[in-house]
Amino acid sequence: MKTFHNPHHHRHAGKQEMFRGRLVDCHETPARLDFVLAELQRRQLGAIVSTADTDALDATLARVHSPRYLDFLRQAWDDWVALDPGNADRDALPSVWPLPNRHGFRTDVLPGNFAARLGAFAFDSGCPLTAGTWVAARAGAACALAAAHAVAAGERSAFALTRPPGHHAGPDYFGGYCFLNNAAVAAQALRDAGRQRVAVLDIDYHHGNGTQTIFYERADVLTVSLHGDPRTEYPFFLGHADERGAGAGEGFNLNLPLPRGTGFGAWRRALDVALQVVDNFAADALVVPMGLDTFEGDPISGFTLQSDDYRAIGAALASAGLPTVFTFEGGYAVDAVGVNAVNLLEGFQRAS
Ligand code: SP5
Ligand code: ZN
Repeated sequence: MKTFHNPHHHRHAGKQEMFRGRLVDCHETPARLDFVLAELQRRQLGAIVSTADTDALDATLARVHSPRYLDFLRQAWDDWVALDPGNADRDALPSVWPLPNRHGFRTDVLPGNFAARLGAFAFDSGCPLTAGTWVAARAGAACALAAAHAVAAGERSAFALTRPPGHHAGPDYFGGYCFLNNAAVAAQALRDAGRQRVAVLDIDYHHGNGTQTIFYERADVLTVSLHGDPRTEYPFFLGHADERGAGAGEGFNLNLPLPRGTGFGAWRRALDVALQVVDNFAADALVVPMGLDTFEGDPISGFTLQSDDYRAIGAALASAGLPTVFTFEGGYAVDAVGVNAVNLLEGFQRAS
């Protein structure tokens, strides 16, 4: 399997995230990706290509994110520093929100004040925006695009090894450590390359709210997510079982929330349900937002999967028999994330 790796990922390195009234060190660190890369090199799964070619990217990005959100992100760091030169040493975290769709707060008129604009495009204060965020996120989306193009050109599978992750980023918002939705970019690129029906099967611990929302009213992209039940788990406000899609997309979204504490047996049965739904959809390509935060040792999550389980997951995903793009999402047990990621990819490759 070919890996497209983001050479600029380390330029996004947030310092701290807000958690229960205090700032704690960021869980989403550059070391995560470096561990996966080292393990991929050690086990020689296939060619590893550094990719930051953004030439063809804008057209695809514009199909998954709104123009004003992309303008905001491109300018965000300069605007942050313009607000106060002292901000150059601080990450940008939002502290005021418009409560969209509620109580009459408006987002059609964007405030000139950057701190307010930051809140208009964010849904949490755990996702610091830094000097290098735009460059890193853009190069990462380019990896997802390249992985999709490789698969569209006939590769059985490809891996977008990038961070910041993407599946929480929606049409016009960031949050959950995510800015550009890499999995949505891959799915859209597969559609643009002529695949008629693309399935997204999100196996991160957290609900893929961004991807769900981007494709919620579309029948050409099926979104399925296996995740911790939002009644107790982040992102809390989306990811319930009764969210089935809307309009033309009705019936083309499936959520399989599982209680905190779920082990591999129950998780694997939910994966079978997901795979059956993907099969019924008759997808001609698959995108897997691959979070490894389902691991027992994950510091912010609540499932109990073991390192060997990831091989079985890879094999099960291969059984769908579809050209497959993997995007690297969560997974915060840094010493294990490389082994777990490569176990999954190797399990897929051996079963293919
Ligand atoms: C891509 C992804 O996996 N995003 C997850 C975002 C989760 N954000 C909320 C994390 C809550 C962190 N808890 C801190 C515990 C401090 N000991
Ligand atoms: Zn996650």
